[in-house]
Amino acid sequence: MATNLKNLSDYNPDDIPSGEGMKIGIVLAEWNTEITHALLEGTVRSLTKHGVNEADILIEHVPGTFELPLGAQLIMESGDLDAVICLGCVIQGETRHFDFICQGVTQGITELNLKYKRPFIFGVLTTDTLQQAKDRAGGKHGNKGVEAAITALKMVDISKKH
Ligand code: DLZ
Repeated sequence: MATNLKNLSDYNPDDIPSGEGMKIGIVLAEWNTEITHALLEGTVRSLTKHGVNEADILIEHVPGTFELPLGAQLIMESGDLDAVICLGCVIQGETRHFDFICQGVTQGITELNLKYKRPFIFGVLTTDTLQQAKDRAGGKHGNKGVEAAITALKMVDISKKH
């Protein structure tokens, strides 16, 4: 897997724009909660570390990863958010569900970026096993929630320049 080569929590703090004044939404899937709550912790910790006020972080829960795009659209429309971070975890099972959910959420989040011209961040783990997900939710490969937060800060900064 590509993330074997990169720790998801590694970045240069000097390159990160300040999040002061930014309003960020987070949508969190309830499936595999042990993982998604660890992603949430990494996301919120990184946003606040870089200046986002906790009161400016809006969190919404949805049943599963498939529901992330609609949840993200709803919170974008209910508040004037600079970005929405989508957090989920899909673990390969023995059914085709994995492929359908991954395809649906990827397409859905892509469309939201283009429709709203604001960043909707793909903080979704798609792994073969629970252990691989744990490794990427605060384990040996870092935390995808951190990566998602840093991506949001960078993309909001870019979108404000154009
Ligand atoms: C149905 C399903 C399955 C099999 N696996 C996962 C998963 O690994 N991770 C996840 O976030 N959600 C899963 N779901 C639920 C779907 O995302 C969705 O909530 C249901 O299909 C209802 O639309």
